Amino acid sequence: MEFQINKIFRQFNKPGKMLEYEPIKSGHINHTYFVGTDCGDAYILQRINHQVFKDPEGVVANKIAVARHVAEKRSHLPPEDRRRRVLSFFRTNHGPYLLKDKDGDYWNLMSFIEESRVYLRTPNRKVAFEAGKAFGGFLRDTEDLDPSTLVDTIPRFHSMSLRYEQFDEALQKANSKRTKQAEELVAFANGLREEMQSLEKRVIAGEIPLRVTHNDTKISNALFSEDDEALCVIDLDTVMQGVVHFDFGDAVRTICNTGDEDEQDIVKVGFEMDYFQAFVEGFLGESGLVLTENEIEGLAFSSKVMTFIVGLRMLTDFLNNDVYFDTAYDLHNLVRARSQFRLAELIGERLEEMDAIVRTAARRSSAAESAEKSF
Ligand code: GN1
Ligand code: MG
Repeated sequence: MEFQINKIFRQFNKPGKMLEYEPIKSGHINHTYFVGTDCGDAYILQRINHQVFKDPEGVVANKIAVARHVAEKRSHLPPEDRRRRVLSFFRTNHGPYLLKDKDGDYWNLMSFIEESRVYLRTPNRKVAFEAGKAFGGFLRDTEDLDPSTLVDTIPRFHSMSLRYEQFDEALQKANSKRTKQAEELVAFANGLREEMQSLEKRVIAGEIPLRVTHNDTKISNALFSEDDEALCVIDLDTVMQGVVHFDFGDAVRTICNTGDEDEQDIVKVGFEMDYFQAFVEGFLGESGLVLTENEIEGLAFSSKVMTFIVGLRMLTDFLNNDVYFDTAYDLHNLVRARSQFRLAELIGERLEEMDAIVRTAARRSSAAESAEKSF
């Protein structure tokens, strides 16, 4: 493996020779490696799963377009700070940012952000607030980038009707053992069909403006400094056109869960309202993001929708014998789906409270915005 990583790494145009490498295991789709070099610089090398991302060129084009746009927004920062707050990609020795190797695999390389850390679970309120700032700030920074210029790399990625179609198909083909094991979760998913498709109906009706969205705003996709200040948002694999609800809801899914995404002990799955409040304050209050009334509408509810949709995709993959998400053990996808569905259920019980928090923060941020304008 070391030989192969080194061989790929050498084909990118950057200083330094590889000294060490280490797989980074938190992603479920692509393979990612940390690479340290003899000149002290470190990199992140990524192999794009082209079964999932059928258009790797499009993926990389989107990443570069968005990273450049965000870099432009941060160009006023001193170089040291900029290095920690902006993603930079490297070209291959032949010029493009994407490398296709002899086995037909696709790779891209970016700089490693020094002295940064990631969390799989929120350790404290500050991290929830800072994560809100980071993901809200990402939407603010890309607000003036025309979303239609990005490639739709996974068409209908967050479409609930598509995810139900795929679920129905999997259910028909699944073997009897897995169907039996999934019985309870299948019933749960069937019971929510109408409710879960209501957000998509509003999107299709054109009620919610389309913008550039990240589409995978789990907490591990934000980098933090040693003192828990958010540095930047990573994993631009799925940046595409979307609605704010996708990013808000998906962020809440991991930031406010007291358990892991694949929590085996279901009683550990809980919804942390205090983290939700902090996240919302960061996302709506401090990020500078300004939303229309139609965007604020249903924002709290999107937390249930996005938690559910991830669970539904995991359940579908379980019924399909685990062909999509990387799994570590036999029932892994079923366990993931169960914990996501439990969280969706818990969120459903707290929606009124959550909505009130969102509305208060939105009022405050628009008041601050108009005060700034009149100033
Ligand atoms: C996948 O590969 P990773 O971990 O960045 C998935 C997301 C899910 C997430 C769940 C392309 O993201 O949609 O929310 O797992 N990405 C794709 O952890 O399907
Ligand atoms: Mg991702």
